[in-house]
Amino acid sequence: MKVVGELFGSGQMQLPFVLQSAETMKSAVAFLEPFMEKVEGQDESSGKGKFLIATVKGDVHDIGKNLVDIILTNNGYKVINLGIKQTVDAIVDAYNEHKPDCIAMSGLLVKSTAFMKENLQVFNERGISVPVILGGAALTPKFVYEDCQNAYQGQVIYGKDAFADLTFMDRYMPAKAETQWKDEEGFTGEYAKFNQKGRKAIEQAERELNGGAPENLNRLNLM
Ligand code: B12
Repeated sequence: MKVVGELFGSGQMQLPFVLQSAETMKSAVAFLEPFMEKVEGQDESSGKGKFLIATVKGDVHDIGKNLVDIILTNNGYKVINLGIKQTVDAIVDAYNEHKPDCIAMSGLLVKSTAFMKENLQVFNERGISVPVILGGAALTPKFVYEDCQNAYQGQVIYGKDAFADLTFMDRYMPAKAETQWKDEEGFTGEYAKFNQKGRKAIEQAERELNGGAPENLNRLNLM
């Protein structure tokens, strides 16, 4: 899956083949699991970390969200997938029940982006400050890193694709374990270089989206 991720990231592999590879790996892992040795001391219930994901209120699109679930599950994370059309109350209830390390919201409709921002404000009121990844084709990095970040007391991350969250989690979980993560500030200490803030984060995300063409940055102003 690492190779698949790299090929997808560099544009050499298309999405249907990523989905096919992810499904194959999922079946293989399910088959092998009963034969695998358990690592002593490892928390079986949460694996490398716990990840809560939902498609927001009023939105039925779940192919991207399910891809995120498969990629993270295959990479050793415990994923709580709430499904589609999830109200903020359902997400907060699941957060309180499972205490995930991260929340991810997906949405493909333009109105879903407004719900995501509203949900972040409710998270503040309910005392939630874990990192939140926002994904789905209707989002832009500018909207996530400016509008949504301004609405939330914790850190907001733009989920460009299903591998963006894996990259984030693989950095976040060790940083958290080494107390080099603060919900309000993000990465600290030697991990601080991974912080993606403001204009720099938008530029980098846009460059990745456009295959390294910074001149396309102007399209951000359309949002
Ligand atoms: C399939 C589809 C449907 C299916 C959904 C089936 C399902 N189970 O998901 C059905 C037929 C049900 C459907 C219904 C509707 N759809 Co529709 N649909 C699509 C379509 C064709 C593909 C979406 C898709 O699955 N793409 C593939 C996945 C893999 O991509 P993705 O979700 O964007 O995910 C990628 C990234 O965004 C990211 N990602 C996504 N989520 C997350 C989350 C995290 C945490 C991270 C890290 C990353 C991440 O990772 C993925 C890549 O790795 C799009 C058009 C298009 N070409 O995109 C329209 C589209 C999204 N639909 C649209 C519309 C309007 C509708 C309907 C309102 C139509 C209608 N009038 O009834 C209804 C919506 C009903 C509702 N209440 O939600 C519009 C949305 C317009 C808008 N921006 O508001 C689109 C853009 C079509 C269009 N051009 O008009 N739809």
